[in-house]
Amino acid sequence: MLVELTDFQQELRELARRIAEEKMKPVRAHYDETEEFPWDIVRVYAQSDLYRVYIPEDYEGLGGGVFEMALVTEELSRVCGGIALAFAASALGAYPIILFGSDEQKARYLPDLASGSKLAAFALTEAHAGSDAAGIETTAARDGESYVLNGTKQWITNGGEAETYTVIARTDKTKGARGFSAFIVEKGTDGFGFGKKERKMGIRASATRELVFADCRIPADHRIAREGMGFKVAMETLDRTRPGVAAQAVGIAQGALEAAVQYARQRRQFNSPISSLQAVQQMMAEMAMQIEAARSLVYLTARHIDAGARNPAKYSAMCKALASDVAMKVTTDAVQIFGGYGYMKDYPVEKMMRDAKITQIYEGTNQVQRGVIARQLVKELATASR
Ligand code: COS
Repeated sequence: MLVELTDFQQELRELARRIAEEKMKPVRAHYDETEEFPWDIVRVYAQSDLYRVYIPEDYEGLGGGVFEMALVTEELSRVCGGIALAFAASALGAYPIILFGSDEQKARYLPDLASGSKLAAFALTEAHAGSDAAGIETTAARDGESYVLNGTKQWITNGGEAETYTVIARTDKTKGARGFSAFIVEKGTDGFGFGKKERKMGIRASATRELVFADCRIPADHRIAREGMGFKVAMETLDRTRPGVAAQAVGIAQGALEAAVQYARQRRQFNSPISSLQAVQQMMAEMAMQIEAARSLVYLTARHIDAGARNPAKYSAMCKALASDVAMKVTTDAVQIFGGYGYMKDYPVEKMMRDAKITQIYEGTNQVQRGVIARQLVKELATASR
């Protein structure tokens, strides 16, 4: 790896790698097959203090930032991109509170998320509001000292398993993107239920469910930030968590490359290991170059954000789109190097290829990311030529 790590980051990386190798590797095929939620691994993450990593020290965290969150996500994903999501999706759910929560909200919710005794989830997407996040139809109507939520959120990672949900809902129909607000909703609140658990192509160890709000009444002090700030809360959260998706993609790709190289050394055809065939060498070298380039951009972006970048949207989108495209290409090539064996469930690379696909889709499709990048380029040019 080209990037220097501090002692803390080095230790964190080694810890995450050890958990992935010792605890996750033996069970990843089981969870992929059964689609059960990996509570035994969640407990290991919690006991190892992994959920504390990105939480501020004032709230029982370790005070790391996006870089440390990404580092852990990458290492866990190197072994299983699905189980790793029980870590990464809780960060996504927690970030609106970390970034915009009041001191009271932070004190109330972050210590439990830091200890891992509770998981978080983030609820933006709806059936008719995917790429067009401003198309949200879930409403939150003010009623005295409460808000009453109505609507359905779709494809929520950690849905049903998490205790703490950060939810974006419309508070004013007339105000476009300024008509949304963000709320904290706790599992068990009357009027808050869950739809069916989705069956997925990949990341099958993760739980994906609908959230259903039917006259769900929550105290007004569960609103995060001012009324009307919900879209900004969502966008600024995603700017800080897309590097996490990118790190997940880098991890999946790294796992696939290592599996492919190991296989290529052992597999003999034409009287020699296939790693000595130029066609295979070209593929392995290409995979390694792409992973290193993607990892570099992820790390630089995470450090840029942690250094206090005011508008990290462009780099966040760049690293997410680049790393997830790399993961799709690398995992596909890993299956190719394994040949017929790669297509079989006896080897891990077909799962890695299935797991990689979602990284091009969620937290904003790569087409949306390219739109974000292009809009920013145009804006920058307009500002420069003023
Ligand atoms: N940070 C802060 N504010 C932002 C922002 C960002 N990254 N991006 C947009 N905003 C603000 C804009 O400045 C604007 O504010 P004002 O009303 O004060 O001017 C407001 O938000 C609306 O912005 P915009 O007009 O650009 O919004 P669009 O409706 O055109 O949507 C995209 C922009 C497409 C980028 C957005 O809808 C998006 O990210 N979609 C993908 C959503 C997604 O990731 N879904 C996955 C589910 S979450 S797991």
